[in-house]
Amino acid sequence: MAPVKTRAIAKGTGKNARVAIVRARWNDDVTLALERAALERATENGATVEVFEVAGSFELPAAVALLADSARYDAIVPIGCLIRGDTPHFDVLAHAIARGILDLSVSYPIAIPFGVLTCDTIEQAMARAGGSEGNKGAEFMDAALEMVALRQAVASKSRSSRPRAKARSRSTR
Ligand code: DLZ
Repeated sequence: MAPVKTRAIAKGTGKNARVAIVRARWNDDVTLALERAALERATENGATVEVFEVAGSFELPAAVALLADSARYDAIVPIGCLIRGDTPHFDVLAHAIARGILDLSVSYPIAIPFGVLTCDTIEQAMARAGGSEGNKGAEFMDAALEMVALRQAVASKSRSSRPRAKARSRSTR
């Protein structure tokens, strides 16, 4: 059987999506700029957004898990910024946080993108928070809304195939 192609992103994607943004306060200038762009992109797409804060990026996976457990959101967008220092701290945090967020994203039926910048310098981070490299906050939100649309497309395909399955089981009685 030929695979069915579903275009997840369409105009108006995310309409009525319930989104939480959770932002780490470390490197505030960067994370506030990322948050602003993410918020703007979500509202442009008709989503409703609630914003939460945590101290640093290490707290993001636990905060995402708490919000996911509330079952109030279609998407949860963690936003943080790690800047490399003189010690191995950066690598330890970056790997742990990436792993934590990945595990949550495949455990919960909620769109959870990776919204943490990992940069060598603050200049690199600022370039990605509204500077020469654009604003990754908008991209994080795009990724989340695309996953919401994909989930909705898969759910509606499952619903539309259910009546046939029922009819088959009835006829075998
Ligand atoms: C401790 C720390 C350091 C050194 N650097 C950063 C950083 O660059 N970005 C960030 O989001 N958080 C940093 N933190 C704080 C930790 O993420 C965490 O908040 C603390 O270790 C308390 O658990």
